Formats: sequence, structure tokens, C-alpha cells
Amino acid sequence: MRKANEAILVIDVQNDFCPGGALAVGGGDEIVAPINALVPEFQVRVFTQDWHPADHLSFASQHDGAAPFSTTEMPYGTQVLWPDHCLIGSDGAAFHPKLDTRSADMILRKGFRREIDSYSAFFENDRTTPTGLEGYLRARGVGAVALVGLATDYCVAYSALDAARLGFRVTVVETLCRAIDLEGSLDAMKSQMAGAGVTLA
Ligand code: VGL
Ligand code: ZN
Repeated sequence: MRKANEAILVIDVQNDFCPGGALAVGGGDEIVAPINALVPEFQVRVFTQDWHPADHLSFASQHDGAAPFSTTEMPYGTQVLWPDHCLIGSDGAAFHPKLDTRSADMILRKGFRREIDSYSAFFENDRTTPTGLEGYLRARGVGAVALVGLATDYCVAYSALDAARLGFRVTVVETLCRAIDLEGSLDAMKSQMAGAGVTLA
């Protein structure tokens, strides 16, 4: 059993990020069983769910002529335009059916506002609008977080960087993550995480 001040954050293990999904991450389903085995070791357990309205502005479909995986400038910076994914209430937004969510203390949804994406579990993509997770963890006495899930180079990495910036001790369990890896994004985010003091285990 881990110490009471250590939390596990299970990031976006949802059907759309698994093989067959709208934004499938290679091998996304391989991490489900080992995550199920790891979660019970922690006394604080948060699962996140990417949760978008159908007209979300991170979708290429909302921008005339834009191809999925191209980028656009938003008021808060550069945004990748994704295929439609994780529509609120859809099967694609549901957790992987084998993920044991009974063990979750808290399920945090993010990305539900049309105008702004939210890769991180802590802040929307402006890096300032809080999701409330920091307060939840602090209120429970958490000082360290371990991250697993999808995708290593987007939602996991942004969450890890924000957690480090907020002063949590942060470990990314790389073997229990899988990456999208768009144009070198995996190497870029790994070096950013290392530079921010995140432990890659
Ligand atoms: C994610 C792209 C778009 C993720 C979510 O969970 O890493 N990536 N939305
Ligand atoms: Zn998304």
C-alpha cells in the first residue's frame, strides 16, 4: 500500500483512445489490466475523462477545410485539430469496458467547454483556468502523484507538467501509458517533463 499522501491519476482510458476508437492510440488497451492491478495500491484514486460537446473547437470538423491533426491558432495558443472524439455521453467517451472504475474515488471530466480544450487534469489549455483537481488533492493531503493512461504526450504530459508546476512530486509510469506521437511530440514532451523534474518510471 502506498502512503496516504500519494495519489494515482488515471488519465483518459476511454474507448475513443483505444484501438477501434475515433482517436485511437496504438496499444491503448494494453495498459488496462496492469492499471487495474496498480490502482488498489493507492489510497487516493482519480480517473479523468475527456468530455467534449459535439461542436467543440478542438475538432477539425468545426473549422472550414481543416484536416485532422493540423493546427490552428486559438486565443490561448496553438491548438491541434483532432478528429471528433469523446462526445459527451457517447460510447467513445465511456471508459474502456475492462477498466475497473469501481475503485475510483473521483472521476473528473474535462474539455466540456466549446471554446477551450483541456489536455491537463489541472488546467484548461490556457494553463490558468482550474479544473478544481488541485484543491481536491490538497484537501485530501496529497503531495505526490503518479500518472498513467492516454496519451503520454498530450493529456498525461500536460497533467504531469502542471502537477510539477503546482509543487506536487510527480511520477509518470511510462510503461502504463501510450503515446499519439505527432511529429516528435513524444520526445518533445518527455524532455519537457524531465526538465520540469518529473520522474519517468
Ligand atoms: C487527448 C487529444 C485530444 C488525450 C485528448 O487524452 O491525450 N489527446 N484530447
Ligand atoms: Zn480531447
